Amino acid sequence: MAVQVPPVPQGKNYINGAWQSGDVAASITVRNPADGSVLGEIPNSDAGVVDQAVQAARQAFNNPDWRQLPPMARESLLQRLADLIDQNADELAALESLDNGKPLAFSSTVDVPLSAMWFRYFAGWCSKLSGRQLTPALQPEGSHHVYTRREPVGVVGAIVPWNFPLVLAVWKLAPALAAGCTVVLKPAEQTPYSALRLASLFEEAGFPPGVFNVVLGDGPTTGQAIVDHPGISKISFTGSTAVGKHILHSVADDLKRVTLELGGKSPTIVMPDADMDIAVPGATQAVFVNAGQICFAGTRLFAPRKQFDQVLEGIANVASTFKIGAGLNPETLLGPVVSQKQMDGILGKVDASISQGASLFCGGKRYGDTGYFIEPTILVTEDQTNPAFRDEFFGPVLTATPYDDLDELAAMANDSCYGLAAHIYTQELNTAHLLAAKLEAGTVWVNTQLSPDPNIPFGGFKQSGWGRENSEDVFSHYTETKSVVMKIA
Ligand code: TXE
Repeated sequence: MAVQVPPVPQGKNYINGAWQSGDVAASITVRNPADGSVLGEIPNSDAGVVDQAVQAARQAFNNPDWRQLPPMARESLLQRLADLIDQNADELAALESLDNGKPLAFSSTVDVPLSAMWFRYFAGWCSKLSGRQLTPALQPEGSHHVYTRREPVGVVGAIVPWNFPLVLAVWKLAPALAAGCTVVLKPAEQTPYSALRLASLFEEAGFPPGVFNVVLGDGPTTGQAIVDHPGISKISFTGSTAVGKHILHSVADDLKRVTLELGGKSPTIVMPDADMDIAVPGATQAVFVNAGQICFAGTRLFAPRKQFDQVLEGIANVASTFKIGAGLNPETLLGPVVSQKQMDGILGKVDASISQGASLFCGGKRYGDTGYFIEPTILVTEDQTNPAFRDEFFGPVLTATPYDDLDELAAMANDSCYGLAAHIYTQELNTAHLLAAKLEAGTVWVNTQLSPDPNIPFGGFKQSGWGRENSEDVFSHYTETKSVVMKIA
């Protein structure tokens, strides 16, 4: 039995602490991916609306109520926000499942609790972020007092995708606010509702107006206006590699700070000695959770040729136990992909891979004829030029490749323009460490999968991005370091 549908927030921008419908002529229809029905309309905000939001954020950045707030007071605000997320967890989880389609079993145990935890973790950093006292190398001992200050970078433009609408927004908001920045957030046009509910929680928590703003719209109109606005100091983007590259070109003229968290085609490597009771369910989860719409999903499987069929059959069996259905049905474990466009794109890539020589082990089709569901799919190829091996599908599709020679493994796994993550299943300590060192990936998980942590840096090698999110490392992107050099008379 599906849970009750929560009230859908009105499609209004949240600017300077007020809800605005604006004069925007164009609007975007938001749909429920489980059945294609219309959930609401949101404005496609233009450069004028973005300018209002950026000006509000700039004023808030310079407002002593925010700028001079003692770090422990900023910490309290973030803690209060985390408490409010917990208090409204059921509603937030249902909203997340409604427009994204993800199973409630997932949004209520992962997306929403992790969002609260991320705010709590970064709340603690407010009072820990400090500069350093330094000794100059070229001056007589004791003649100068030198220290660094870590100052907030300014107004952050946060642009996020639809696969983890709340979590990925919070990954940017929490450190940016902890550092003392202010934020203009653009959620993905497909999934605006949890960000709007979050805005009302910011209001309830008592943040000064303008510290957090939400502007709704699509990428080319609203996103681009944020990227181009001279009042934005830093762009923090998660999304496709193509748009990430485009953003880099756009900010070249004014050299805005940029972090990019982009696509992936991450390997899952099953070693001959792996404990199959861990490797098989792990590899299944790594690719099919969230309908495969995870940038660090383990989408390329490498298994020893002798154990190849056993591993594939095991994965297909585990996947077949995932109940497919609407996200709001509490029993669902595999929801729809986010949109008709994504579904058509994924199935098109499956067909192209097969026509270029990949074989289909299971799945490969739309599931049902309502909503945007795709069967868990496994393709097999040894051709490293096949689209199944090279392209990010961003759906429930695993590409499996057998191997004979352990020495060829790292090179095969690294044969990708991406380098976000990798998974290794082995019981051999040496193998794990040696292989982890060889893999070109921002995170290597060994005998576990899909477990990001606020205290562990996350980001990509190669075309998977620029910079790292999470942990203390992230503050290098939200602060500027200022050196103060004083001669002692
Ligand atoms: O991404 P876009 P799409 C990958 C995945 C997926 C593909 C396409 O392979 O199949 O990208 O998804 C905003 N200036 N990922 O088209 O367009 C857009 O409005 C500023 C991987 O949805 O990159 C949205 O808010 N912003 C990924 C966000 O960028 C722009 C998650 C992401 O949308 C813009 C999502 C512009 N010119 C997709 N154009 C991951 N790394 O997790 C678009 N946007």
